[in-house]
Amino acid sequence: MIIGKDIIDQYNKAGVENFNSDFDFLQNKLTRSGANVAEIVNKIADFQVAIPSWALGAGGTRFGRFSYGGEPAVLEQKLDDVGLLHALTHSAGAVSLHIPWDIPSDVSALKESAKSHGLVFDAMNSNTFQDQPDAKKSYKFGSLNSVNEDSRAYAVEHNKEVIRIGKELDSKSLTVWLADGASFPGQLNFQTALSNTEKSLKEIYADMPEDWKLFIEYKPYEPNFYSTTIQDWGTSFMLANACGERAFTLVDLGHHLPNTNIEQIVATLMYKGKLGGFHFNDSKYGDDDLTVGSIKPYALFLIFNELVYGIENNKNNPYPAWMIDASHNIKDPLEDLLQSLEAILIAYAQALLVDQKALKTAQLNNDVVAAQDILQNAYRTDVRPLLQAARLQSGAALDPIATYRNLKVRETLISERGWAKATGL
Ligand code: PSV
Ligand code: MN
Repeated sequence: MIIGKDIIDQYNKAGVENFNSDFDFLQNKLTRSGANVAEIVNKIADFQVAIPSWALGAGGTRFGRFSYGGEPAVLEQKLDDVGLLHALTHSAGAVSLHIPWDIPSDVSALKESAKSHGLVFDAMNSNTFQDQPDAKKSYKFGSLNSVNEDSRAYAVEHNKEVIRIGKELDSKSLTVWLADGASFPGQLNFQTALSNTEKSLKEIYADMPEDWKLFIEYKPYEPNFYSTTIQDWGTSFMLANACGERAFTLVDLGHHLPNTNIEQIVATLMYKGKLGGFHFNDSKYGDDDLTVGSIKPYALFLIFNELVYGIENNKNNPYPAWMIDASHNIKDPLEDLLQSLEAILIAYAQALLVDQKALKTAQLNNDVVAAQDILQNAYRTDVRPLLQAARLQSGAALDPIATYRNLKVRETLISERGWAKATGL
């Protein structure tokens, strides 16, 4: 299924009058306070988030998975689904592949299809956290950290294969997330595990083309429950430094223990020019994979406030790679992703509204009350008309979920594809 711009324009007509009055009201209000509304709308329109190939089917928990009709059965269909999201929002202009779940069979056809949807291939993801049916070595007791030299070499080789596939697709980065760790004390020598991991990552780094970046993701626990070798940003940062200047830390919002101050981690990494990538999701307890902004929207705003500050003031940090890493098991996966995209852009737009000059003055004067007010004024602004303006100027839908439902996208996908299960977790 393809959604043409003419169809979107047609659906937009019904909402344009309400939009105009909401936008005028907000534009006047923001202009009075000194904001450059046109510039903010352009920034929102430019913001692109990668969709991972594994989020297009229904997610699951370790207690099971409930399939969703019309799931993409093959990679080409996954790209079509990202194309639908991009047509509706114009903010999902990239796809992030997970190897070996999504090995392209026909690279040039896939590139052609991506081009027709206006998509690029963002970071490639390797997978050494599962044994594949044809696996020659096992990752049961670790991969890049393994005491078993053959398993370690096998995992390094897999990452090199992912780089090779990524080069063909014009991707420019590799994300490594390791499940490696221990579920019981004594199982693993921490220092040996770390040293093996560093050695392996250096081998992978050395294999990357000059214009590629390596993103090292961290996670405190799961699937191992006693220790994870790359458990926190500090460990990732240390390994990135050991690899070299094109290696960076990747922050996944769900990979923190409850109440961790993620915005401060973001600021610290950006200060050192080492924040490379970002995985968006939301959670109440752990790596819950919930829709972005569904639980802690204020925390998301505070994180974006640091990101916006860092992007504008700290040129020594590269522009981060954005990706949604969420897929739960009860929502329509495409509607879930549309909600996530909306939440990301809302937080971004609110962060763009923060009066940085006034905030600096408040900080210099130790005016704590004013500083809080400045942040909360931005957070409490209903910025949705700005997002609509950005979508309207890019030819996307004023209301993506309503358009998706009106067009009966899921029903059409079910009739086209039936009930096959998507590849992935
Ligand atoms: C691990 O929890 C993770 O966040 C990594 O980014 C994986 O690649 C992804 O989720 C899918 O399992
Ligand atoms: Mn992740």
